[in-house]
Amino acid sequence: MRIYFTTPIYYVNAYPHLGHAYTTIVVDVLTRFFKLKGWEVFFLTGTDEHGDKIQKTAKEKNKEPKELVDEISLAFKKTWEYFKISYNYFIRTTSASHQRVVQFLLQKLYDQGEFYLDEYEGYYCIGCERFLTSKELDEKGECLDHKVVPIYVKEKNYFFNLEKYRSWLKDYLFRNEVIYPEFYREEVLNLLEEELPPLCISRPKNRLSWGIELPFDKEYVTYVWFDALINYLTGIGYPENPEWESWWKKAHHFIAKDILKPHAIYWPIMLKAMGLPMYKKLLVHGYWLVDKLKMSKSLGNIIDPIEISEKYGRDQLRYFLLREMAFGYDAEFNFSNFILRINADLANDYGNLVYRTFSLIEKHFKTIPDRSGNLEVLDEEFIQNITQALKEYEELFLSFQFHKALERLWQAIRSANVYIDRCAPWELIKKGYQERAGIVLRLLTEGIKSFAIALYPVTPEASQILLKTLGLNIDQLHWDLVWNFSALSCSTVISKGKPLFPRVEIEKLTHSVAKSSSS
Ligand code: ME8
Repeated sequence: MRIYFTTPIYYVNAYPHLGHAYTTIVVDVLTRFFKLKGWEVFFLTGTDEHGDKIQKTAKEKNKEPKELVDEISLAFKKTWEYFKISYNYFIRTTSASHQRVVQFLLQKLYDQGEFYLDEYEGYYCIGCERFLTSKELDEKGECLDHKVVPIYVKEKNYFFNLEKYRSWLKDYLFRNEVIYPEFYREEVLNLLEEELPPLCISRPKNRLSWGIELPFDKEYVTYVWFDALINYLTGIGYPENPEWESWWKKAHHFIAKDILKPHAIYWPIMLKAMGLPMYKKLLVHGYWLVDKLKMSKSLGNIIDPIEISEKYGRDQLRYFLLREMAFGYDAEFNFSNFILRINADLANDYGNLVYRTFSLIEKHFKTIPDRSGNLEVLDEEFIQNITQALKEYEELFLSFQFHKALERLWQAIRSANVYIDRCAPWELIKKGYQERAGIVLRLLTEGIKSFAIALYPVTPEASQILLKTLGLNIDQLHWDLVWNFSALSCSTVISKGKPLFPRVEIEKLTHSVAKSSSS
């Protein structure tokens, strides 16, 4: 079975921040999860390198656009390397292969008569890289996301008649559960109640030269969104690669709500006009906020994901991001919540469970005890509890409800702590019931093994350490192993090792919010 995941391709006018890291980490977690389940996954990410925004930033920095895009695209690549992001291909829209396909599709639509030349005037937001309607401005006439007054533009351009496809799209979205969460689908269906203004797909070269030239008019370059959206096809080798269609049918685009309109309206209509099938799903998350404002390079309130990972750990950040944000809704990035999750969930609940279990085995058994002897009601309940939690965790994960999945798994981790307290294996050993203590510790170790596998997509580094300690081969990991209680060998020597997730001392809590280096 195949599945294809994409992140947005990020603008290279500024360095990556926590918002970019979130979407990319979510896709990385899912990629690892589906691979664990035996799926073939194609994961595409990359950088969006044309347009007004890039040209303007290059000018401000006294650089050639090419120099700027090479530098910042590399910074994105290095960031994903640091986070060990398991992408298959990193696309750059300035690559020759991508530009060729964009021109081929532009020509095709032009030949079909989809474009017409017209004079246009309107308010353009460079931050959004699109014309805004009056409904998209606040009372001061500023863009809701970027808090700047858009620039007034009047020029002759090529237009794409979106209205022609409105009723098709409305019907398609009404009949198919393409957009998740559901309220974003409703938002798009509401937008489709009103006539769609034509989409301006060109920019005159005398104003913007940094773009892909229109193959049918050398005086213009194409609109950056028209260029950017096509990356989802070029990234899987469309049209030459014979495999592209089998991936495309399973395309899942992950984005934040800022770019809902281009993905839910422009892109489906572009695909329809090009005679290509619709993508499978659009998954839309909310914003990371800092003091209630969207974290963004233009507002300068960004958090550097590498800086905080260096300080608190990559796994810790991945866990926090997935646990804290209800997918679809906004979430506040707040250091005290971050530290609370590290200390309470990771260090106390999960880390302590492992430490206590492994210390007792190391001291009294050396190797993983076996399961010989009868199980008590308490043991059966414990096994049932964990089995049920894992089942629900898997279902919640497959339905993209990561925070609920983790919440459910943590109930099981806490129940394992209750189990160890109730059985008190240290007391059993003291009283000479070595065999009974062995059974309890064996079951706890089986539970830990299941947690480590289930959490491998979220906290891969900690899981690798745990699974290695348990004598399992990380390269042969498969989801079904979570159910396989006999996978642990009694000859594996256990060493408690260092605590998996060190507690964060409160003094470390001083942290300054990094300022964006660009606007
Ligand atoms: O829009 N919270 O690029 P971009 C959560 N090039 N996610 C955030 C975020 C925040 N505060 N800030 C950014 C573009 N993101 C286009 C996309 S795709 C064909 C072209 C993430 O650099 C989130 O994924 O502005 C959002 O959709 C994306 O970065 C926007 O990145």
